[in-house]
Amino acid sequence: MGHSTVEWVYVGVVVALLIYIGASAWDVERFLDHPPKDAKVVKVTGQQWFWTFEHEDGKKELGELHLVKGVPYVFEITSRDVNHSFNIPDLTVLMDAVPGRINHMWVMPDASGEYLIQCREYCGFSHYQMRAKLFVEEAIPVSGETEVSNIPVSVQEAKPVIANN
Ligand SMILES: [Cu+2]
Repeated sequence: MGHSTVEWVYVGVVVALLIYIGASAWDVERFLDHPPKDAKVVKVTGQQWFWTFEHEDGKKELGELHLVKGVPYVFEITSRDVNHSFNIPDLTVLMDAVPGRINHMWVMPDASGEYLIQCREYCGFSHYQMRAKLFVEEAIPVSGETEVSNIPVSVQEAKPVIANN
């Protein structure tokens, strides 16, 4: 092989690699931008210096967020005062919480447990205390066609919910 042949092979390999990396990145972007249609919406509001959460059914939580494993959720993230940043390190969630604006991010927790939620944007004196806990719970095993949303009321009430609508 002459010099020019080797160079063209090299160029071809590099171009192929770049195309592969670009396509993979594009695929990931597309995946992240399109939550599953059955995703449940959770409104996330940051303010100095705590997080509040509101579920689709109007249930509100303060400083704690309870989600069910294996269920996709869309977070609608905003702020009531200054810029914050909604961060769940273990779930790779990081999104600005900006007043007057709703930012979206979706997750599907795949392991039950307790996780840290924190603010990752310096937002004033008690920024360091702006934390909350995420509890990912196992879907309650039910027989037949019953969905997770049809959990008996007594079980729902057992969760430490701060306020109801
Ligand atoms: Cu903050």
